[in-house]
Parts: sequence; structure tokens; C-alpha cells
Amino acid sequence: MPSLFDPIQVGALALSNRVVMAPLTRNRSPGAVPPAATATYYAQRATAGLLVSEGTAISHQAQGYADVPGLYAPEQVKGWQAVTAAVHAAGGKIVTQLWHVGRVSHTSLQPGGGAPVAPSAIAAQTKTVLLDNGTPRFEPTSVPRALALEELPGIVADYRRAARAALEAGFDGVEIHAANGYLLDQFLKTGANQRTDAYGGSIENRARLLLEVVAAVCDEIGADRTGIRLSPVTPANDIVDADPQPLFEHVLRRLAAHPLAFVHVIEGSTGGPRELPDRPFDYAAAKSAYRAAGGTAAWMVNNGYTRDLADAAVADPTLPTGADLVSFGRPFIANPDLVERLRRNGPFNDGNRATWYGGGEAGYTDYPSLPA
Ligand code: 8OZ
Repeated sequence: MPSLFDPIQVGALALSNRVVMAPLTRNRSPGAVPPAATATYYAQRATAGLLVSEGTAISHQAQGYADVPGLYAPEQVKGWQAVTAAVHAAGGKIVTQLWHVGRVSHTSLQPGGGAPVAPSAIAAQTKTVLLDNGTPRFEPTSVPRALALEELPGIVADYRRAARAALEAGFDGVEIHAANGYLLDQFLKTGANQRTDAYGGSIENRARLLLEVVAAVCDEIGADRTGIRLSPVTPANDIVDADPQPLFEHVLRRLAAHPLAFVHVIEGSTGGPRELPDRPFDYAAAKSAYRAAGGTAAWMVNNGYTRDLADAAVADPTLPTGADLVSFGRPFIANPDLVERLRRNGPFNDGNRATWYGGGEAGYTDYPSLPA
């Protein structure tokens, strides 16, 4: 029976255990360049089997929050090189999360102060994080404009370029962020996509952009270095779909055509309840649909996992309710040695919410590890 602490091969990546650090936005990259502290922060957490970086913008247009890092300029790649070198020196593995926020943005963050882009010109009733001298300010997102059909190949090309840049930056691979109400999730779901062209309407059409992005990234860096993050029912960033079960089973069946490294599924409401009475979803059925279609990727589960829940999930990864990997988000902020703390069943540090977004090293690189 496998345990959380057993090694596992995930695509091209040999992981030392099954505990993954989930992507966490920290807003500490002025000019979209990760600073030296970011290398320290990730290296401190390198005992995770795999680190997934914070969401990293694939283009200027992809930016939606203050001081988020990018992978679209040479100085950004250089900043990340120091991070990946530090993680590798500490014995860890790290992939970057390729992110386009779509409508979850603000004109002050967009090229030329323009409107953010989206499948349709429907505003998200949500807030983004801007910074006033390092202090977070939560600001409503701006009304987006609908992307023209002719613009979509450029977005796919931006994902492809960013995937190439990720390998130049020394990452072991990428995770395509298709969750949490950002651009690819906006295309998938009826609440944000009212297009009448080949990218709207039917499930096939709404999944088209995501599948084009996956194909381009796999072609550029290899499916065995590519993962994807999905959130079938999260209400994060004001996203909703009228019928998520067939939508996600279609997406997963189509993803099965690529021998991906991992599929990362947020169960329930991101950072919130695992069960949503008004948004039921059968994750086991979705996983079964993926495996029945020949999907071979490691199955990574996320959201509110305790040691007990994680043990149960990895005990039999072949079950529809089982998982190969479990990712932990917030617990990794305050517990750099989370793997060891899980092994010992605690104690766990409590994080300080005031320093999640923005600021310096306080609440970033100063959480203690347990004494050996
Ligand atoms: C919290 C704050 C800002 C961004 C996500 C990238 O939900 C995020 C995010 C989370 O995926």
C-alpha cells in the first residue's frame, strides 16, 4: 500500500514523495521579476515531492494582480533561473504554473491601461489584489472586452512561448492553470462564455481553447512535463457552469489523448468547503471517465486535505476515489517543512493572513522548520 512518503514517477519527473506544494499567489515580484527572496522561499519548501510555482503570467495581458511574476521577458526568466537552481540544489523539483487571468484583472495592470480580455464582455463580480507600497488593496475587477476570434491563436502562442521560457528558466515542467475562474475556465463555463463562434455554445466549443493550449504546450515541451489544473465547481472569481459533470468528463476524455504528467483537481470551493450542496460533482466518475479514455497522468487532488484524508486517497491510487498525489496550499505558507510535519502528525504553524499577499520577507521566508 503506497504512502504519502513513497517516491513516484510522474511523467518525466522522479518525485521523492507524493506531497505537492500547490500554487500560491504571494505578490512579491515587483516588475514581474521574482526577487532573491523567492529563491529562498521555494528552496525552504523543496522537501515536497513537487513544488508548483505561484501563477506566472504568460504575457502582460495575462496579468491580473499586482507584483505577480511573469515568463514573457528575459529578466523574468533570469529571476526564475535563480529560483529553480536553488530548488534543485536543495534536492527538489519545481514546475511553473502558466497563468492567464482573462477577465480577473484591472485596467491599471493591462497594457496601455486597456480593458482585460475574456470570452465575452461580462464582468466578474470579484476583486483583484493591488498594492499600495506593499499593502494589499482589494479592488473590483474591470469590465472586460470579448476577445476577437482572430486574437485566439495569439493567446495559444503566448502559452507556447511561456512553456519554452519555463524550460529556459530551469523548471522541470509546467502546470496549465485552467481553474479558479481564470481565462481557460472562463471559456469552459457557461457563466462567462456566451460566444456564438467555434469557441462558445457546445461543450466541444467551450473546451476548444483549453485543448488547443494543451496541444501547443505538449508539442513545445513534451506532455511528460505538462500538467493541468482544473476546478469543476469552484465559485472562485464568480465562475459557474450550468452542467459541469459532462463538461469536465469531455475535457478529461480529450486530455487522455496526451500522456500528461499530472491532472490536478480542486475538489469543491478553492480554499473553502470540499462539498457544495448547490454544486454537486462526482469526482470519482470524472476520474473513471479519464482512465476509461486511456488517460495515464498522475491524479493529483487538492483542497482542505488533512493527513487522514490524504492517507486514504493515496492508499489505493487505482481506485476511482484514489489519488497519486495530494497538493497542499495554505499549510505550505507557514510550514516550509510540511512533509516532515505530516510525517510526525504535527505540530503545524498557523500562518498570518496579513502577509499572504505582498510585503517583504516577513511571513514569506521566516516561518521555522522543526528542529531535526
Ligand atoms: C488567491 C489570490 C490571487 C490569485 C487562484 C491564482 O485562485 C489564484 C489566486 C488566489 O488560482
